[in-house]
Amino acid sequence: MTEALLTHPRLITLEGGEGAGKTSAITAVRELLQARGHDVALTREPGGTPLAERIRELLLDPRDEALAPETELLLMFASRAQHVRQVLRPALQRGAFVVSDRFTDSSYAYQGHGRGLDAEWIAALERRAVGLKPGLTLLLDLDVREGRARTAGRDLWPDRIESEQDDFFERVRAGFRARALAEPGRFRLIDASQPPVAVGAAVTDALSAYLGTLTDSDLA
Ligand code: Z5A
Repeated sequence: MTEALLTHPRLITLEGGEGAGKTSAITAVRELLQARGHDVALTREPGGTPLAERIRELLLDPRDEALAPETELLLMFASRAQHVRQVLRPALQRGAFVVSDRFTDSSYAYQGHGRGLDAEWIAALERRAVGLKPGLTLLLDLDVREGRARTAGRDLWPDRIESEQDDFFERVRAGFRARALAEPGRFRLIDASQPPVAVGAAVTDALSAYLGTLTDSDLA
């Protein structure tokens, strides 16, 4: 079991609140990487493998009893441990870029800042069960009400996390912003309130600048 936390330059993550526009941002990231000739693996959390997708259902299905915050955190990391071993590490080892719709920063923001769980505990799980940090994290930052308005009426019923109140999502947003402030070398903050074309351009600019910093050994 590893205790080390390795930052991998070819691991790129997208983070943000509900309705922030991660889906189109991921398309922009994939298109730019492929246009530069890179192999790209797209994935998401919670989920990304058949077993991890089943854990996702447990996490989001609102029909069972309420999940204890601790259960929620541990299931997020159970899904992530599986995902890292089955998908992320093999793809990185073959030289691909891995682009993940959410990763460990979501656990700090939602289970840490949102649910009030101890960041030290999350950090210990990150070191022991994950061992990987992204080289680049694009944080799509958006007013909570605007994000919720974008997704209103999309689903038949809100999932377990979507059912939370605005104050929960305000804490999550503050948590993401605090993490971006603490790690300016890894995070790029994108203003997600702009029209989709402008968000796409901001994502592409940030990614291009990041790729320009990578060395041949980062890409090997
Ligand atoms: N979670 C957690 O708690 N802890 C963890 O460790 C992890 C996750 C990994 C499921 O994730 C939940 O798991 C999530 C966090 C929690 N819960 N929440 N909230 P998810 O990624 O599946 O759920 P999501 O992030 O909420 O998905 P989303 O609401 O679909 O967000 P999005 O992917 O960023 O949005 P989108 O699908 O790209 O866009 C939503 C709508 O907005 C769509 O109609 C677009 O056309 C529209 N849109 C997008 N961009 C724009 C702009 N720029 N202007 C106007 N309209 C736009």
